Amino acid sequence: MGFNEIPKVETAKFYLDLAFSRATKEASSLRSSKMKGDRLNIQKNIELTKLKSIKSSLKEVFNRIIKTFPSIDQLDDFYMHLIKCYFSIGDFRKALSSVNWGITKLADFHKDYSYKIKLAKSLDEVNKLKSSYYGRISSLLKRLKVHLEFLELARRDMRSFPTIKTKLFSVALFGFPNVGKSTLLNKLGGSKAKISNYAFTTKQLNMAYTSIDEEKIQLLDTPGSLNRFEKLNDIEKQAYLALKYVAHVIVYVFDLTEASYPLKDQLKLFNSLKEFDKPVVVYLSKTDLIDDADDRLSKLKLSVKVVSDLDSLRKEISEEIY
Ligand SMILES: Nc1nc2c(ncn2[C@@H]2O[C@H](COP(=O)(O)OP(=O)(O)OP(=O)(O)O)[C@@H](O)[C@H]2O)c(=O)[nH]1
Ligand SMILES: [Mg+2]
Repeated sequence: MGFNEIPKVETAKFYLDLAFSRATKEASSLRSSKMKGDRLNIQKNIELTKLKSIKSSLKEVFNRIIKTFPSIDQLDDFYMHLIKCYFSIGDFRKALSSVNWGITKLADFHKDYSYKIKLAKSLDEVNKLKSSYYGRISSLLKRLKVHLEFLELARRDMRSFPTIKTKLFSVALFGFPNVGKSTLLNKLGGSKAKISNYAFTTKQLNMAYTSIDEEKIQLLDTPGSLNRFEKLNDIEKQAYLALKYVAHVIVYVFDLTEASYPLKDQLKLFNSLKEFDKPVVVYLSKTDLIDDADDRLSKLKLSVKVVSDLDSLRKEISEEIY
């Protein structure tokens, strides 16, 4: 299941009300059917039905919650580090294990109270046991309240996560805003990422797919920034983590026209790529707008492969595939 498909986690009160109202409905359909036996036995049957219904409703809900959230230990580094930008993994584990603990408690209460109700000797005793059971269930849900709230917030954060295929050979297109990363992504991957002539057009990590030498390639459109990690916005953080944990090759997009950012800044961002220790290819965008691209380029004294057309770029990427 993808991060954006995790179903909503409702409040503890919502689940409690739902379980109790279902139980009442089940019991009333039992009442309207002809039940044999004396009043005490009839009442016992009704309460046992309610007990079972409450346990089943809540167990189903709790199991679904546990099943639909990703298992932390099976996450790739990218998602593990991404999650850490939003919430504490310790709190997340604790919330899920509390819900799991809730399932065992439900089973314990059910066993305990249904046994006692079966042995009850009077209507009054049945009623007291019923009230006590309801009290236990209510306080169980009260204890789970904060954990359910936490999981709902975590779910909302996770909904914004990009769905990256962390096992595919991946090429990150990196560079300052407005240099032409999304344009290049669309050209290479045949995708339709939004393009416009102002910075910060891309508000989410765009992905596209292509094949080079029969190898399926994932292309990632990753905006860059010279800020420290803590100061990056959400998408820049995602981009940074994708460069670090997903990309096999980085294509740095240089806009020699300096339409939005001076070459000095673009060069500084380019140099910051050293920390990732990955193969880098420079792609020159917008060379159609200038006629002195070679002069401008020579001033940069770049020590990596530089290309300005798609075929050469594909060739450079293919050389890095395994
Ligand atoms: N003439 C020309 N224009 C280009 C080229 N590449 C991109 N552009 C234009 O430059 C502008 C920015 O392009 P985008 O692809 O949106 O740039 P980006 O790097 O994705 O920008 P952000 O998403 O804001 O980071 C758009 O107006 C594009 O049409 C190119 O090779 N030649
Ligand atoms: Mg873009």
